[in-house]
Amino acid sequence: MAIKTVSTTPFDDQKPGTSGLRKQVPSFQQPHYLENFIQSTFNSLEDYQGKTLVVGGDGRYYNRPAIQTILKMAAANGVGKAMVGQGGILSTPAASCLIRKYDAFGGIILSASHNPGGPEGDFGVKYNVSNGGPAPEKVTSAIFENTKTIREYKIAEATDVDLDRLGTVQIGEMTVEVVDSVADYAELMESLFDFGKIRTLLEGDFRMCMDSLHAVTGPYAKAIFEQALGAQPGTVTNGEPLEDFGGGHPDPNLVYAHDLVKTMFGSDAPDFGAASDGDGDRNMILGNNFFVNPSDSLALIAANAQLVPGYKAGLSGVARSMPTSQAVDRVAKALGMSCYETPTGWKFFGNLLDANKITICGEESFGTGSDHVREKDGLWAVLFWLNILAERQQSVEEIVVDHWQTYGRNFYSRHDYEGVDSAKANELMAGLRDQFSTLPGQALGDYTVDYADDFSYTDPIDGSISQNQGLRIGFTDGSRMVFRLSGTGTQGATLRLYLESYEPDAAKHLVDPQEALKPLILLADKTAKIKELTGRDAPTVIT
Ligand code: G16
Repeated sequence: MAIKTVSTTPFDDQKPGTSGLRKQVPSFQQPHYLENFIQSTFNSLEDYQGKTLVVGGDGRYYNRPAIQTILKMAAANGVGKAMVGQGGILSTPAASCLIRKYDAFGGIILSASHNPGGPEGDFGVKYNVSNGGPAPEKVTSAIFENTKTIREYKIAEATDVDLDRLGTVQIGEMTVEVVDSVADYAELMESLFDFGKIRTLLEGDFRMCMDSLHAVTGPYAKAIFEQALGAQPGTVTNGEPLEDFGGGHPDPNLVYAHDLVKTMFGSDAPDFGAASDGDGDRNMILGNNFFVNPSDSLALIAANAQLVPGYKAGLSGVARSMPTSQAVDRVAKALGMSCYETPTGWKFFGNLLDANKITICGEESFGTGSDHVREKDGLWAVLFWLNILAERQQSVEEIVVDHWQTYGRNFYSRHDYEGVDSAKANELMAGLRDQFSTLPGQALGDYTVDYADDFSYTDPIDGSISQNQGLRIGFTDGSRMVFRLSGTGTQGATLRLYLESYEPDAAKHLVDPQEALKPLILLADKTAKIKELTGRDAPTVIT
């Protein structure tokens, strides 16, 4: 096999964001763009020669050509074996599962997650390390540094691999194994959950709807729910992964999962509804005419973990990202376990999971997971809920309301302002920071400011420090508002405003969160001048 060394020049925009490098497809299609990032990744790694690399993606446009390039570059850079999902398909949690199960040194996952796909849509590349989780900041920083100075990359001169055919082929010295995308992951799920009980539930009167949004979970959901667990054919909707997600936005929230929302909020709605995102790591949980806030879902999963076989032994601790509501903190306190607060980004949970400080973790951004892999896991969360429902024999709404009665309710909402002018967004954040020295102690409306700061995190395991992780204004009654600029968007800036207040009185729990949080919403606008600076009257998405 001939190895070609190709001269190149650096691109100045290859800094990985919250979760890898995400850009619009035409950016990735520029000559050498993908190659530079992949070579920079190999240049930043040590001791991988001769070892196994997992490769796969969410099936979006450009997935297949990118995989061919990556395989040829992996061969040229001395990788021993590449494991690729059939058709180039691997959900993010399935990739994490393979890395761990087969002791790979890492994985390259191609996805822009919940961002739209297609020729004008988004594409992304992220590198996962040997624990199966997203590369920590020291690795992503090293990759970024490399992208600034790269002068050449190596690629094998070889024919394309048939990604649809299971089995092994060679690219020079490197073996390529095309593996079943679903089997290992499905086996892992079966080891964690009571499939017998869930099957009994699904074969009875219980009605479920799983919307895969034409993204990667379709084949996984069909194999697990319809084939292994006996759910009616048709339970999984939009189950064919499409390169453009059928023109949709594969983001499981109340706005973008509109078909499911219509079904679940219609008359004669099923008992349980769920959706997952582009790469299968996010989840949304719905009951009959009922939305489960992701922060509540995390708290509830932690509180009910003893009902699920894989977690019966107890949890070592829990963690949530800083903007996620503090509902899970209350569960941790009641159960006498530690609760960690990390910056936004799944990568920050990795060390805590590896050190067995936590078993379950989650984020407000529709992500929940555990120590079974090192990514958040959409179908795992759906199975967790099914297992709880099978055990408790109550409706989704009854279970959530009961949880609030026990722990009190953390009213919570996230308001997103997407595609905002970046300069204005930065001005808004700077304007907030400028007020921080004078805010503490001040009365704002009915609230008194307790603290105002820019969240900084010191990793308890390796001591690494991550600064500027979101602006927090906390009040003396425990309410909070948090302002962050998203690290996953590709156009302009996305301002995220997170709002939270606590209500212990069960008589006041059944209120719309937008109503309950109204005073905070108005205050946030006044303090940050959101309408004035974004030029928007209302958020793009309200969760
Ligand atoms: C990624 C990260 C998550 C994060 C989310 C939103 O998820 O893995 O940890 O919460 O982005 O990040 P941001 O608020 O910066 O947009 P995914 O599903 O996009 O990989």
